[in-house]
Amino acid sequence: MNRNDSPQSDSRNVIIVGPGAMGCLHAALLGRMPHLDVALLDYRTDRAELINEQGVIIEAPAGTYTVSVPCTADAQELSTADLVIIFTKAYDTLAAAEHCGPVVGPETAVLTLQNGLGNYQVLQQHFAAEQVLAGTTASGATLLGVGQVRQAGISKIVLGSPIGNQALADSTVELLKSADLEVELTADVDARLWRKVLINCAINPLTALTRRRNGELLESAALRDLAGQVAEEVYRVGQAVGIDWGEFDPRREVEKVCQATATNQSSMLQDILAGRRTEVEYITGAVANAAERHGAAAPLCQCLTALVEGLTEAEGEG
Ligand code: KPL
Repeated sequence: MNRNDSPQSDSRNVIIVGPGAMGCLHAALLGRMPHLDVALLDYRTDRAELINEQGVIIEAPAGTYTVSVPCTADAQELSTADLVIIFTKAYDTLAAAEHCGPVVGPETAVLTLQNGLGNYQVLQQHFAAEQVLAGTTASGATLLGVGQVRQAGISKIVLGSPIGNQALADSTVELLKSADLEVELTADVDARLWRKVLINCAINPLTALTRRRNGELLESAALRDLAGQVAEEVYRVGQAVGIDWGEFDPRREVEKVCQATATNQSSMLQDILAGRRTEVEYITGAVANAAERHGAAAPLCQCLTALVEGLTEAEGEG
């Protein structure tokens, strides 16, 4: 279990917190590299034991493969990490930070690739701000069972340091690239997180409410237009917040992601179908809050947040 049991002098320790769809997918992608020592950290002992025994099973378009990844619910069993990647749901970020404390040393990079706004700020309050990195990935993954994931498509990871710790961001990009992942460094993390949240605001609630796959949003003229209107609203709120959107056409970008992930069930639809709490509070909810703080209007985000929360309550979660 302890990665010191099979030391490789130049191996790097990567700990992934949260064995959901994205956590398991990245544990497998990184864990198949011999020069990386990868472990998963869960908070549930029973689930950790199962993953530890069976490994992470990935149903990829080219075939199914299993990667043996140590998984534990006790961070004390693991040694200090070079890189911790937080992949829990946004509402669990603080709990994840507390849980992985024992593996975070002064040199550890703590990277959030979660959905939603506000995650890196929670991590910055818990760890030194210099060691916190944030980024996005639009890879598609569906959790089929404990430690079992259907991989839809692997997309680029974009990451950076919110406070400009270039050296740490550079070395983390290199580490991830060494696992054959496509990784881009950004100097403007907030702009990237807003681009991602714009996509999630436009796709996730609408797919969850209508129980459609991402690509099906484009098949209905009304839903396609509504997704576009939501995207434009988030764009305007971002402008009020001071986000530099650069060359970014909100409607076109949403349609591009719907096409690229057409057969995917969005994470919010997966949550609704599994009876889990959704991240809506950190997606449209966070944009509506930002709008309020900056004197902008976000009636669609407000409405979608209320509808998804109502749906979650009706389905018996809260
Ligand atoms: O990030 C996603 C999600 O489902 O949360 C998208 C990009 C919409 C892919 O499904």
